[in-house]
Amino acid sequence: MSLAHDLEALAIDIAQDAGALARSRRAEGVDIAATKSALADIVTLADREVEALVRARLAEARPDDGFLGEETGAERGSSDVTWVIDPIDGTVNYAYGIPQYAVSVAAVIGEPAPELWEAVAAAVYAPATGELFHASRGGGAWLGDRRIEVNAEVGPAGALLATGFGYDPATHAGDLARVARVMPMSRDLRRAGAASLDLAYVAAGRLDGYFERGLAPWDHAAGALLVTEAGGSFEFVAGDDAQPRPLVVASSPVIFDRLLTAALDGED
Ligand code: LIP
Repeated sequence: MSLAHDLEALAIDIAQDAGALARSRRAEGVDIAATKSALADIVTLADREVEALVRARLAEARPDDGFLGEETGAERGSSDVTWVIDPIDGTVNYAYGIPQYAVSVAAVIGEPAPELWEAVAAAVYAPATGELFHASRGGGAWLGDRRIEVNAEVGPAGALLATGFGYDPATHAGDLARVARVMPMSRDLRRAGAASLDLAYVAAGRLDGYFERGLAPWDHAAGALLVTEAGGSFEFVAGDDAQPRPLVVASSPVIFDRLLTAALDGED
């Protein structure tokens, strides 16, 4: 088997174990451990516990690999592989009991930076539904054992799109201005609160496209590979002095250029 396929199998196994722990902790009741970048940016004890499980499993299986996790940060490895982990993507949903959250596991090769790495394996597991989205580079994108593809066409009513908003209230005016620029091409908008699942839904044809400014690398590392392996288009636009928050855009190829242009133009 190829390295990518082996890494995909490991990502699936770890995501499912981690998801079972997250689901169990949710049933027991969730404790907020701290706030991070803003009052709305919370971390639960389960986030930390799940990331610890993922780190331990990876250290046992592939001790030379690097790690980049939402809760414990970056650790360089001696191999060319880095694991990019969001232990519970959709943390606010998770804390409120909304079942739209996922464990996102990606293996990337090269520099552990979104504009430089090559994602080679991905698993996004939604514990509340049991849905497992996974992919390996060149191996296609899957929902369980069913191959998935982005929508080849977008209907006359327009595109069903998803987006998200930053935790910092100061970013909301720019986010809403971006929504206003995108809406003319859209039939409706979804804001479900977990980027990895938004990207998985684009890959599965449940959404025609997704855009969001301000995501962290672990929010989109796995979902981006799902989209491209499902025949979709994905762009990561790094932040700069004018627009410090990076932009992520993913969609069916038939609307990508128009969606990227609308999402990029204007203020942050
Ligand atoms: C979340 C993303 C979501 C975004 C939120 C937050 P977290 O990640 O999945 O798309 O809108 O602001 O970044 O914090 O739940 O891992």
